[in-house]
Amino acid sequence: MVKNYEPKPEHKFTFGLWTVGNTGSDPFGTDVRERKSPQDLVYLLADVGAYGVNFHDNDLIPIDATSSEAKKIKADFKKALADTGLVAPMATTNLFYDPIFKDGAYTSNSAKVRNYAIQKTMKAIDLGVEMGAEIFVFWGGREGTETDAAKDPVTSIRRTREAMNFLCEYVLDQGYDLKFALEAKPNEPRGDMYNATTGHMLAFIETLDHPEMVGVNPEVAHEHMAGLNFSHGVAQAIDVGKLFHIDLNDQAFGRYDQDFRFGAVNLKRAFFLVKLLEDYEYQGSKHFDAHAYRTEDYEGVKDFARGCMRTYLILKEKATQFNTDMEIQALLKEINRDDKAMGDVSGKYTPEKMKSLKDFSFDRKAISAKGLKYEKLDQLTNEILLGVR
Ligand code: GLT
Ligand code: MN
Ligand code: MN
Repeated sequence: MVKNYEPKPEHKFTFGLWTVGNTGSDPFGTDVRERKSPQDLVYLLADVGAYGVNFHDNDLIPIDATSSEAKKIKADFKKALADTGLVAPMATTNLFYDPIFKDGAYTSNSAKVRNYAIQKTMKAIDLGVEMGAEIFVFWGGREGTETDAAKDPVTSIRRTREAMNFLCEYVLDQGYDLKFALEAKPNEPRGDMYNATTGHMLAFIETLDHPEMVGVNPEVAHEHMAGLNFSHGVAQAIDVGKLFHIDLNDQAFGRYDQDFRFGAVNLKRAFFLVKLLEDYEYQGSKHFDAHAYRTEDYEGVKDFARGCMRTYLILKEKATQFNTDMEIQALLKEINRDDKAMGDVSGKYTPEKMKSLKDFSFDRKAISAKGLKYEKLDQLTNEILLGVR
C-alpha cells in the first residue's frame, strides 16, 4: 500500500533560505549549485509542500544593499509569499559572516562591535516583523574563543545578558508580538562557544529581565556534537514551557557540523524525538535546519527537503503505532504500575509521610530481583521501526 505522507500546513514544516539555498560549498571546495534568489527559493519550497520560510537579515538583503535595492528585494519576497501562501514565521540576524564579527558580536571585546551587533539585530527584528515573524532566533556563531587568554568568560556571559535585555526592551517598546529563541552550539565555527548546550541556555534565560519573552531553539546536530541525548534537552525545555522553536536535522556523533537531512543518520533517535514532540503536542514550527549533500543539483535539494518532511511524518505514524501497540502498552503499564503501599509515604512532604517513609521496611532483594523487560520493549520498538510489526 502506498501511503500518503504529504506535508500539510498544519504540520508547520519550515526551511531557512540558507538551507535549501545552500550552494554546497565547504572549507575545502567552492559552490556546486548556482545561487538562487530568495523568491526562487520560496517557489521551490512551495513546490515541495513546505509551510514556511525563515531567513537571516542578509539571506534576504545583502549587507551592503542600498535602500532602493532593499525595497525591491522586499517587494519581490512579499510577492512570492503572497503567490505561494507560504508564511515567514521565524527570522534571525547574521552575526557571524562579516569580518567585523571575527571575535564575536555581543561578546566582542570591542564596544563598537557589540553595539553594531545590537543595532544590526534591531534592524533584523524590524525586517522579520515586517515579513510576519513571530519568533526571532539567536544563534551566536562567533560568540566564543579559541583561547581563553582573549576573553573573560564571565564578562562574555554578562555582555550577552546586557544585549538580550536591551533587545527585549526594544521589542516591548515597539509593541511587537515577538518571542526570542536562543540556539546553543558547543563549537564550530569557534573553538568553544558560550552557553554551549540547551541546558546552559535554559539556565541563562532565567537570569534575564524578561525571561517570559525568551525560550530556546534546540538543534539536533548541535546537541549530538556535544555527545548528548537531544530528546532529553528538548524534554527539559518542554517541561518549563520554553520550547519556542526547533531545528531538526541529523549528525553523526563525533563528526564535524554535518547538518544532514532529518533522520539521515540515526532513525531511532529521530523516532524518539518525533514521539516526544507529538506526545507533548508541540505547537511551534518544525524547522529543518539542514542542507542537501554537496553531490546534489536542485532536484536533489528537493529530494532532500521532501525527505525531511516525509521522514517526520513516517515517524509520527510509527509513534502512533507505538502508543497503540497492545504488547508495548501492556509492558509500559506493568513498569509504571501504581504501588498502593507507597501512597502513604510519597508525594508532597508532610511530617506524617516523612515519618511513615522513614519507618517503612523495603524488601530490597525482592525489588531488585525483578527483571524490567526493557530488552523486549526495545526490540519491539526496533521491529516497529523496521516495519515488521
Ligand atoms: C547557521 C547555523 C544554524 C543556525 C542558523 C541561525 S545559521 O546555519 O549552523 O544552526 O540555526 O542563525
Ligand atoms: Mn540551527
Ligand atoms: Mn547546525
